[in-house]
Amino acid sequence: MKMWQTLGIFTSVCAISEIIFQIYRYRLKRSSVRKKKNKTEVLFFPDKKVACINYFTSECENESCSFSHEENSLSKLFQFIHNAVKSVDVCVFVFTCTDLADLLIQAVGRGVSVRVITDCEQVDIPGSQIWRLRSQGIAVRTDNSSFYMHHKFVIIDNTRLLNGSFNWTRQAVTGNQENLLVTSDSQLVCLYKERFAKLWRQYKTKKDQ
Ligand SMILES: *[C@@H]1O[C@H](CO)[C@@H](O)[C@H](O)[C@H]1NC(C)=O
Ligand SMILES: *[C@@H]1O[C@H](CO)[C@@H](O)[C@H](O)[C@H]1NC(C)=O
Ligand SMILES: *[C@@H]1O[C@H](CO)[C@@H](O)[C@H](O)[C@H]1NC(C)=O
Ligand SMILES: *[C@@H]1O[C@H](CO)[C@@H](O)[C@H](O)[C@H]1NC(C)=O
Ligand SMILES: CC(=O)N[C@H]1CO[C@H](CO)[C@@H](O)[C@@H]1O
Ligand SMILES: [Zn+2]
Repeated sequence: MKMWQTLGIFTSVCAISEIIFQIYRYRLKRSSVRKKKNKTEVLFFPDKKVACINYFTSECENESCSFSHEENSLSKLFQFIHNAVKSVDVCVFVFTCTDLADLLIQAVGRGVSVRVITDCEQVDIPGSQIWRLRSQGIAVRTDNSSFYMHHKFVIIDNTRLLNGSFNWTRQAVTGNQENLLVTSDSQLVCLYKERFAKLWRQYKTKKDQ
């Protein structure tokens, strides 16, 4: 009889501590998920429809607008650039998307410092936005080699990094499978900032002085 009682107590103690342990683990997991969620997200492409730049940066008054008014990956990218207050450093292989060029030009108008690095062989391709950016006073530097300047990342306000496979083209928005990681992880942001600064120095020409 006594042995059964001892065993009973022992089992209950085990059960209770197991329950406490599971609750503790669950709460720990939840709080770390919450923290991480804020820090990092991934935008996946293709989007079904191209987002309406007017709708996501001011307002769209076109009743027959054929662009998407529903939030998607491109609309989030629009907002990241639209919300920049200090700087936007773009390092991208191909740049033909007019909406993204518009956003950079608007950013310069708000007093944001905008710098663009791109591949020298992509500057003159059809639809390239590079000359338009330059004509609006945006500093653009290119590599000077037969190797590709193949990076595709943006640093916003020195605190947020967007990096992935995403070229700044319409085709990458609604056609290709692409990813764009968005993070405020300060260590990653710092590494990419250093790389941007290095390339910016390296690609300086006499004209840039
Ligand atoms: C409104 O949107 C339609 C469809 O996208 C377009 O054809 C038309 O030019 C737009 N109108 C204005 C005033 O922007
Ligand atoms: C690019 O590099 C070549 C040789 O490496 C040089 O002759 C040329 O002037 C450079 N062009 C620019 C724009 O720096
Ligand atoms: C940046 O994007 C490229 C292309 O998708 C990928 O190979 C690389 O791992 C990414 N870097 C980070 C730190 O996510
Ligand atoms: C996008 O970038 C890839 C390299 O990552 C390149 O091969 C491809 O031609 C680019 N897409 C367009 C539409 O230019
Ligand atoms: C580091 C970071 O991105 N923090 C953000 C977490 O989410 C809140 C609310 O959405 C933002 O205000 C912070 O900037
Ligand atoms: Zn619209």
